[in-house]
Amino acid sequence: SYDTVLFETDDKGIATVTVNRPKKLNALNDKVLNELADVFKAIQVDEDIEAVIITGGGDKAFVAGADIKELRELDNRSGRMASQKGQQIFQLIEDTRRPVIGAINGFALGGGAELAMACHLRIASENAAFGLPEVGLGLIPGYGGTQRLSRLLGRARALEMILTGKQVSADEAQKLGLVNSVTDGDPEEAARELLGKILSNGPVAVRSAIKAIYHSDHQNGYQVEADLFGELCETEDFIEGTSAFLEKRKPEFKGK
Ligand code: CO8
Repeated sequence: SYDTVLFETDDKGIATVTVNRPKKLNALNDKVLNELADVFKAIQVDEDIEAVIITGGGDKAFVAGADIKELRELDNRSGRMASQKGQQIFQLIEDTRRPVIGAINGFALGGGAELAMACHLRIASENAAFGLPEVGLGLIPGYGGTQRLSRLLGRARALEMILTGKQVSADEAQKLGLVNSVTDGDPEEAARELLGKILSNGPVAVRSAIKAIYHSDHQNGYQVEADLFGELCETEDFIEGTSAFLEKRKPEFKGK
């Protein structure tokens, strides 16, 4: 059993992983990341699990990002390492050779949007909102978001989202290709329905299709992302951006 993640499997072999820190909008602190890693390592070796749904606890957020309070402590070296650690865990999720569906039930911001993008498919509730607001904190996405968003949306749209830090609604996210569908009901239920179709197909073929589709992704961009994330952790803008969030005020950036 875990403190910040719920992990259940039903009789059809569908595992549900719920990031569960609803009072902090399921923000990803180190403990959540460690528990997610443990859960996905267990999933990789459990042949009875046919598919995975990832969602957020409570009714407001999928995941509102990395825990800004913890980010505040990072310097260049620890920032780069924290970025690489998250990248590896999200890669582990993407490398699950069984379908992984994100049931996006509210805010999916920063690291939360990056977690959603590490899922193979995404179904959003109508109140879901997506954004990569890191630049507003003097940062860039650090859990693979610069790479996965560009692949999903194309460079121009990814640049617009990351450089503005703007939030998009579930409907806009669907138009952009960031989510597969939007449901007016419970996205976890919609994910189960979709899995009903997927899992009626040849299991080996389903796994092979996932493997083939991700085969061409290259790793170099992730290294650049982690290096830059680390460097940003020692800028005055980063201190100002994160302080402003924690003090509930607008940041005043100096550009250094
Ligand atoms: N980190 C820490 N605490 C958070 C976070 C977060 N990302 N998001 C929300 N919370 C906390 C709030 O501080 C608040 O706590 P408290 O009640 O103790 O004051 C509680 O959750 C509820 O949040 P709000 O009161 O702010 O709720 P609102 O409904 O007013 O606002 C928002 C909801 C708009 C989602 C708002 O909470 C918000 O803007 N959150 C931050 C979103 C954000 O900037 N996310 C990106 C973070 S940076 C990131 O994800 C980097 C990823 C890469 C890292 C790589 C290496 C480490």
